[in-house]
Amino acid sequence: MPKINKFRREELKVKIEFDSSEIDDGHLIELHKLLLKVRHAEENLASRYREQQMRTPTHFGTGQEAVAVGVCAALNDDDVIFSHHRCHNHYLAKGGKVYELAAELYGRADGCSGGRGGSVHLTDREKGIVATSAILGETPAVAAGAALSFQMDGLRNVSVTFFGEGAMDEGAIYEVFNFASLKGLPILFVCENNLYATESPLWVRQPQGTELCERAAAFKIPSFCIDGNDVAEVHAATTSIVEYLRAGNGPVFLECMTYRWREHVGPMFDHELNRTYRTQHEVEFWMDKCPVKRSAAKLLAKGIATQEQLEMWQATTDANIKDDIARAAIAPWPAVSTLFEHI
Ligand SMILES: Cc1ncc(C[n+]2csc(CCOP(=O)(O)OP(=O)(O)O)c2C)c(N)n1
Repeated sequence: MPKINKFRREELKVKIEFDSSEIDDGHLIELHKLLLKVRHAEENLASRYREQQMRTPTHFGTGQEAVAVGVCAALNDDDVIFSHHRCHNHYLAKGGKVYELAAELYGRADGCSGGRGGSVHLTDREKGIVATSAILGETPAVAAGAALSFQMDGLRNVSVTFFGEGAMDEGAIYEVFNFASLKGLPILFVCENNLYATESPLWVRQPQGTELCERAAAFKIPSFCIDGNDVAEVHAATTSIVEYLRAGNGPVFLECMTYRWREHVGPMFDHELNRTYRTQHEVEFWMDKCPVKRSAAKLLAKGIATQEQLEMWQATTDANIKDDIARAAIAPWPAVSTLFEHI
């Protein structure tokens, strides 16, 4: 039976069904390698961030990699994504280069935004990474604009917007839901529900019993809630949704349950700073659901990869990333003469 969790709309023009067990072996390996790229990039950047040479506030996405990878691996280069402050995962999963991300964090000319944007303004037009922004609820509206342009031009491309569940507390997003639904736009709303906005848990922000899917479904948008730490599940869902979007059926909302391992902004873990807004028990509960370990365990259980292969892929990825970051750290600064360009 296809697994559909918490489906909220009764009548659909076309059914959206997905089953992660149908993903072929080669694809599972690709997803795993992409997870490794994202995880090791974040781990290395977080460790070098402590040297205080990257002068940009940085929101690490460790623990949430499966959402970015599962979604982006179902897209083409000419499909576009928009993201928010916790955007490194999405940038890397959509094909952004580790070297250009690192150079951006170091403020260097080779950075993906020329060293001018910092961590929350990543872009790579060739890969379809249009924009990221720290203003909650801002990029969904711009993503809807991109979807509208695809529709008006008769293209089959899709627009994807990532945001945290905190953005669901912003009024702007409900205007976007309404407009996207009204016009039947090819847009996927991906809500990464990591339970906290900064240090506020959901229960102090939303009435008891609130279901985010119900909010999107109120605008007649098909809405799903899935395990955001299972890369295969996210990928299977997105693959089916993208097919539905390309066929012109209108927007979809995908809530992915996941968890942020590190502090809200910065490279530390909460316990290193004696923060108490969430318990160590809770953090460990979610770390046990590590998307990378789960993906590795699946490859082993299915006999698709050996322990030696897994370790080799991990070591190679890590070495390449360390090299990229080391080069980025000493890349040239933007020339002073270019100070007033791109304003
Ligand atoms: C409009 C707006 N209000 C407030 C903020 C300050 N702010 C930055 S991140 C954040 C919490 C975001 O939580 P969520 O959307 O769940 O994403 P997460 O950080 O959990 O990934 C807030 C309130 C902001 N950037 N923009």
